[in-house]
Order: sequence, then C-alpha cells, then structure tokens
Amino acid sequence: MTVRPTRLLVTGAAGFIGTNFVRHALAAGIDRLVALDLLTYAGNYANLADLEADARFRFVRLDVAARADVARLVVEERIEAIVHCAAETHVDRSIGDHTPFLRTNVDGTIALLEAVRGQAGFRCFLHVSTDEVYGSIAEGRAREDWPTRPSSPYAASKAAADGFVQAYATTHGVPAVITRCSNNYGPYQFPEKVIPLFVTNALDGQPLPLYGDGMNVRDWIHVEDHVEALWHVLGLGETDGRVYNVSAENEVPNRTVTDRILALLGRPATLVRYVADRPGHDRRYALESARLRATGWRPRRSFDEGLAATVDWYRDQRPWWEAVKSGAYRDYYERMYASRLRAGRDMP
Ligand code: NAD
Ligand code: TDX
Repeated sequence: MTVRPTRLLVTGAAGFIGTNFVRHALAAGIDRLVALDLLTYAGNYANLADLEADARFRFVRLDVAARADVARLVVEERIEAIVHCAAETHVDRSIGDHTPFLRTNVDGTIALLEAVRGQAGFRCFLHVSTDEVYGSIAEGRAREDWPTRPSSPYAASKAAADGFVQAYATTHGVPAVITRCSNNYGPYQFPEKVIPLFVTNALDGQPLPLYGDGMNVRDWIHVEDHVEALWHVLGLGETDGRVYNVSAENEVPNRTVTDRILALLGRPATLVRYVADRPGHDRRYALESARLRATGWRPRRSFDEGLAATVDWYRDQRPWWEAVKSGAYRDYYERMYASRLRAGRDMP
C-alpha cells in the first residue's frame, strides 16, 4: 500500500480544476499545500482567498515557466509531489495566438520537470492532461495506447507536454504519471467554456452561440469526479510516466447539452444561435477509462444531476461570474462572437 505524498505543489491552483482540486486535497487532510498561479485572465484569486486562514495553505503568484523561482520554491517547501494544472486551456484562443500555449504548456512543464529532476524526496509529478491529444474519435473510445493526433494548437501543446513528461521519466528518472481527462463541467469554470458560457448567457437572456450544426460530441465529467481521480492517482504510487484516461464515458452532442441547460433554466430555444464553426473543430471525443477503473476509481455523478447542480451554482453565484465577465472578457467576447452572432441563424 503506497502512502500518498503529504507536501503538495498545485500549479494553476486559481483556475477551474486547480481550485476544485485544492479544496478537495485540504478537505481530505493534506499536510501542506502550496498553490501556485500566475493569475492570468483565467486565474481568480478570489476562488482561494478564504483558504489563507488555513495554516497548511500558501498561495504564491508565479509563472510556471520562471525556472529559477520554481526550483527555489520546490526546495524551500520540500515539495514531494506536483499536481500540474497550470495551462493555457481555451482552444479558440489557441487558434488566434499559439504563443502563450507554447510558453506555458510546453516551456512551463519543462521548467517544473527541471525543478524536480534529481531532487531527493520528490515522489510524483502528476501531469494533468486532456483527451484532446487523441484528436477526433470517429468510432469507439480512445485508449491510453492510442497514438496522439492533436487537431488544435492547444491540443498540440498538451501532447508536446505529455511527451516531455514521458521523456523526463525515461531519460532522467523523474517520477511521473499522466492523466488525460475528458471535458469537465462544474463550479468555478471560466465562462469562455461552453457550459458556463451558455448558462450565464441564458440567465441574462443573451444568445447561445452554438458552433456548426451543434452535433459535435463531448464526453462530459463533473469536475469533482476528476479531482477525486487525481487524488486517487496520487495514492497509487505509479511513477513510470504511464497514462491514465479519466472519463465518465458519457458522450453528449452539444445540441443536447444546450437543450438541457435551457430546460433547467426555463429559457426558450429561441436563444440558440447557430454560428460559424470553430476551424479544425473535433467532431467527437470519447475516452475509455478501464485502466483507471481497474485500480478502484469510479465517477460518482450522473450528467443529469451534475448539470442541474452546476446550473444551480451559477444561478447562486452571479457576483462571481459577473466580476469575471467584466473588463477584458467583454473585448474577448466581442472579438470572438459579435460578427458570428450577427451572421448566425436561429435554426439549423
Ligand atoms: P483554467 O484555464 O480554468 O485554469 C488554468 C490556470 O492556470 C489559471 O488559473 C491560470 O491563471 C493558470 N496559469 C496559466 N498560465 C500560467 C503560468 N504561466 N504560470 C502559472 N499559472 C498559469 O483551466 P482548467 O480547466 O482548470 O484546466 C486545468 C488543467 O486541466 C489544464 O492543464 C488543462 O489542459 C487540463 N484539462 C482541462 C479540462 C477541462 O475540461 N477544463 C479537461 C481535461 C484536462
Ligand atoms: O461558444 C461556444 N459554442 C460552442 O458550440 C463554445 C465556446 C464552444 N462550443 C462547442 C465547441 C465544442 O464542441 O462546445 C464544445 C465544448 O467547447 P469548449 O468548452 O471550448 O471545450 P473543448 O474545446 O471541448 O475543450 C475543453 O475540454 C478539454 C477544454 O477547454 C480543454 O481545456 C480540455 O482539455
């Protein structure tokens, strides 16, 4: 029985999955948790502010790609494991400008690997990756031994980072494991991603910009099931660079997700606008998670109950998302959607 590391560094801690993981690890009794985040547009310190009262918790604003600072922090805090969530994560933004994706997702991951390489007492680098590295899945569900075929610059940067993690495990003996999870939804998700975007737009009676024919399929998992999987993997003690897919094996077309959100909020279908598609838009994601399930992990939330709870969370947390949707977000929204919405159609 492997003992889970007790001194953790969580990168990207003020983002969606980072916030949920930090809260989970503290509630589960971790001894020390250092939360690192650069607080880019996607990072929100308010998500973590109440945790400063906990003596086990420390927040550090830092760029993961700042090698010397990251290396110093790892030594100073006697870090035993890293849960690496920090990344540029939005596919649409990566199409416009790949450069921050290369810097954070690839250089940043290498900086962390360099920081822990050869460190006595370091036990696990958990790289939080994505199903998008497999590309669009025409049939069946992707397994861990499938080749990576990234379609977007975002996915290419994540696949490259996965490769570096495996290379450092093989060449330098860095203890590492990779998780590839499907699409997450739940509390604290930045409203550029489809579910929080559509929920908050619907709450405000604004149009929901559905890409293409709305029939692209995503494999949805509640974020709490994902962070439970990360916590579980940390306890397995697997450190040879192996990959675990994380999925609820729940494939849903975007149009169905949209209909369910509207039904939960009692809003009309006339809010839906079919807009010009995302270039290179992967048609379908589907992951097989038998390898992880064989170790004892199971997702616990159904999509219906998880989506209803998520819609309730956004309904109750209007101040949280109104603050997030102000300022630079408005420019982003205008740039990304204004002309597409004008040219869009009400029905397919
Ligand atoms: P997010 O965009 O909500 O959060 C990313 C966080 O990283 C932000 O807090 C941001 O400030 C921080 N960050 C960005 N650049 C940084 C830098 N250079 N240095 C330090 N911090 C930096 O993303 P998320 O949805 O929480 O995703 C977390 C991880 O999970 C990512 O690696 C992503 O690829 C992966 N993932 C996400 C999903 C999903 O559906 N959201 C699914 C599978 C995998
Ligand atoms: O306005 C929109 N309209 C729309 O129809 C947006 C933002 C998205 N979509 C569609 C595109 C996708 O088919 O909804 C689906 C989900 O899109 P996103 O929320 O942008 O997620 P996706 O591109 O699938 O990637 C997500 O899952 C895997 C995360 O953003 C990644 O970080 C993660 O790795």
